[in-house]
Amino acid sequence: MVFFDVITRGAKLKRTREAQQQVEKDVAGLTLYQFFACPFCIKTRRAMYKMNLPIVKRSASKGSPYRDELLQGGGKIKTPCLRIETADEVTWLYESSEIIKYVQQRFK
Ligand SMILES: N[C@@H](CCC(=O)N[C@@H](CS)C(=O)NCC(=O)O)C(=O)O
Repeated sequence: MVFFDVITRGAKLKRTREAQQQVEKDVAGLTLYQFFACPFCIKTRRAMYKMNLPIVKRSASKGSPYRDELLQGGGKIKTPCLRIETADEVTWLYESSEIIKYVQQRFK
């Protein structure tokens, strides 16, 4: 599935250099906790790839130091989960369709 995703993803969204630089600043507060081969994570990564959103990804697999971060912060080991940090708060957003909806609304 990962391989299929890689060969069928197509092109990334192209923005002007300035717009892409702004997006890169804006995604700095986002982190995707994920499992490499999880189909819901693949779907989420694919949407982020197509939207050209270079969001930091952290593995929540057993043995990864980020697994505990997800558990402590989000409350459960379930992926994908998007950690959203703003000036005021940190939110942990579960559910692939909610995450995709969030990034689509925020980065139209
Ligand atoms: N409805 C969820 C399903 C997510 C899901 O089931 N993820 C699996 C990995 S493929 C998981 O984290 N399982 C661990 C668990 O449920 O404890 C979504 O769309 O994000």
